[in-house]
Amino acid sequence: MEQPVKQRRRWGMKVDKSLKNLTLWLLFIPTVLLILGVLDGLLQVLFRAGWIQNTEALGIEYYQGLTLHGVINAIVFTTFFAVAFGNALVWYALKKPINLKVAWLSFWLMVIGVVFAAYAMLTGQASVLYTFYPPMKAHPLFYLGLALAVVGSWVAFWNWIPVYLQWRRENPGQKTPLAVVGIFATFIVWQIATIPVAVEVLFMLFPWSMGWTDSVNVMLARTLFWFFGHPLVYFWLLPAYVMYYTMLPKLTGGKLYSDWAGRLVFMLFIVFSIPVGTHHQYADPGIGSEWKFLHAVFTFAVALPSLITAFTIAASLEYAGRKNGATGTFGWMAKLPWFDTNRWLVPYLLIGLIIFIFGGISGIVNASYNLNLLVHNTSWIPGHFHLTVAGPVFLAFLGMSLYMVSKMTGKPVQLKGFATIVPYLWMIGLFIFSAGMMRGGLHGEPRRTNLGLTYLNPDSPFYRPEWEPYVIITAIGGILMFTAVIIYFITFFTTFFSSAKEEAKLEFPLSEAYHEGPVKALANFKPWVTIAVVLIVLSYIPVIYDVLRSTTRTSPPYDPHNPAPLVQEEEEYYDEDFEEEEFEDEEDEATEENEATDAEESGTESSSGDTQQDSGE
Ligand code: HAS
Repeated sequence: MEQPVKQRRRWGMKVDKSLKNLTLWLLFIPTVLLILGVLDGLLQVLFRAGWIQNTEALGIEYYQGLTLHGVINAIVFTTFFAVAFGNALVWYALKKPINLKVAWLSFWLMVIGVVFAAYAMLTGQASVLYTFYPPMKAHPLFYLGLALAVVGSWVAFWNWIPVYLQWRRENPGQKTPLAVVGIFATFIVWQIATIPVAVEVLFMLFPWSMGWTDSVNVMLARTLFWFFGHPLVYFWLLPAYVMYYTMLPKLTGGKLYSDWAGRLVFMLFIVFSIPVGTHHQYADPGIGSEWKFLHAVFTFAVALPSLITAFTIAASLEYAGRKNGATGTFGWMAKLPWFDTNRWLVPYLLIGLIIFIFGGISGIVNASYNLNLLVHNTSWIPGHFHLTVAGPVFLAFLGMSLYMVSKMTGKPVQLKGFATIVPYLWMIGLFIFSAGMMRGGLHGEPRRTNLGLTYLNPDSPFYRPEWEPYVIITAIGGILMFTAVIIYFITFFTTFFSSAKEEAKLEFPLSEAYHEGPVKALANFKPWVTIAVVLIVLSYIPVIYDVLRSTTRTSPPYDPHNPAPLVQEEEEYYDEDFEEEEFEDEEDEATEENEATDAEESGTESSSGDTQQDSGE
C-alpha cells in the first residue's frame, strides 16, 4: 500500500486546466503588485537616509508608500501565495481534486477585496499602514477590501476540509501526509486568529469610517489587532516550514530526519501561535503586567517549535551532505547543492534558514520585557522583521512561485543562473539593511518616520548626525535587496511568458523520512486545537477585561496627516463632569493613602473623616 503512493509522489500528475489557470492568476497578480511593493521599499530607505527630503517621491506620499509596502508585501503577496500553494498541495498530496468552483469563488473574493483596498490606498485615502491603528482613519473600502480578502482565504481553506475528511475515511489508519498537516496547521492558525481582527474591522473600524459611529476605543482596537497580528507572522512562516520539512531534504539529496518532529512542530504552532499578542503591547497602558508576563511566557514557548526545527532540519541537511560524500564534523555543509543551477530552488530555502537564525535571535530579544522597552518602536523592529518575513518567508514564497509556474505550465525556468543568485544577493542586502536598522534602533532611531524631513535633515532643529552612518548602511542594503528582486522579476516574467517545452505537471518534490513511526497523539488536530482554545481564553479574557475596565474614553477619528481630530465637537469626547469627579476621587484616595502612611510613620491613627475634611479644604 505504502510503495505506490511514494511512487506516484515522485512521478507527479497531470495538472487540471482550471487548477492551473487559478494557480497562475493567484501567483501572477501579487507578483505584479509586488513591483510596486518593493519600489515603495526602495523609496523608504531613500527617505530615511535623507536622500529624498520631501513628503513624497514619484507621486507617492511617504505614509501612502509605507502602507502600500506593508499591505502588498506582507498581506496580499503572502495570502495569495498561501492559498495557491495550499490548493495545489492538498490536491497533490492527497491525490484528490478540490472543488474548483469554490476555489474560484475564494479567488474572486480576494481579488475584489484587493481592488477595493488598492483604490483606497492608491488615492491616498488609507495611509494608515498595515497595522491600521485607529484613531487614524481610512476610507471604508480599505477595511471592506481587507475583510473580503480574508473571507476569500477562509473559503479556500473550508474547501480543503471535505477533501481531507474523505481521504481519512478512505485511508483509515494511514498517516496524513506531513505537507497536508503543515498547510492545515497554517490555515487553522489563520482561521482562529482572523476572528478578532474581523470583529475589529466589521464592528469597530468599518462603521466608524462610514460615519455611523463617532468614536472608537483605541486600546480595544489595538488589542484585537495584536490578537491577530502575531499569529499572522506564523501564517507567513508555516508555508515556508512546509517546504523545509517536506521538500528541502529531498531537494538536497537526503531525507527528513524525523517525521514526527515535523508533526509535533506544526501542532505546537497551533497551540502557541495565538496567546502571545500582548508582547506587541508591553509598552501599552491599561493591561496588567501579570498578563503581559503570561504572554511573554507563551512567546518563549512559541520559539520552541522553531528551535526543534533548527535541529531537525540541520540533521536532515547533515544526512544529505553525508550521502553526497561529506566527511568530518562540518563537511556536510560544503556538500550541499548551494550553487547547482539545476537545483536553483535549494538556495531559496537554505539561505532563508540561515537568515532566520538572526531573525529568531532578535525575536527573543523583543520578547524579553526589559529589552523590549529599549527597542520598541525603534528601527530595531523593522530590522527584526525583515530577517523573518523578508528572509525565510519571502525567499521561500518567491522560489516556490517560480517552481509552481514552471511545473504547472511545462515551461522550464529561464535564466537559471539569475534565479540561483537571487537569494544570495538578497541575503547580503538584507544583512546590511538589518544591521543598519538594528544598530540605529539601539541608538534611538525611530521606525515609521520620514527621517529625511526631520532627524536626517541638517536644516532641521531635530538633526541627529550620529544616526547618519546607520541610515546610509540601511540604504545600501535596501538598494541591494531591490536589485536582487529585480533580477527575480526578470527570471519570473521571462519564464511566465516563454513557451511550454515539457508536459505540464502538478508535482512537488516531497521527501521521505529517515525516522518514521506513528505517534497517536499527533494523528489528529482536535486535541491541539482544544488546547489552543483553552490557552487563548485563559490569556485573552483578562487582557480584554483590563482594556475595557481601563478605557474611560473613546477617540475621535484622525487623518494620518493632521494632528487635529476630524470631528471637532470636543464635549462628546471630553466629559468634564466625569473628569472632575474622577480627579476628586483620585485626590481623596491619594490623600487617604498619604495620611495613612504619615500616621504609620508617626505612630498615630488617621480617620477617613479627617481626610475628607482635608480634601474638602
Ligand atoms: Fe517577531 C515584532 C518576537 C518570529 C515578524 N515580528 C514583529 C513584527 C513582525 C514580526 C512583522 O516579543 C513587527 C510588527 C509591527 O509592525 O509592530 N518574533 C518574536 C519571537 C519570534 C518571532 C519570539 N516575527 C517572527 C517571525 C516573523 C515575525 C517568524 C515573520 C514571519 N516579534 C517578537 C516581538 C515583537 C515582534 C516581541 C514585538 C516587538 C515590539 O516591541 O514591537 C520567534 O518565533 C522566533 C523563533 C525563531 C528561532 C530561530 C530558529 C532558527 C531556524 C533556522 C535554523 C537554520 C538551519 C540552517 C537549520 C528560535 C529554524 C543550518 C544550515 C547550515 C548550512 C548552517
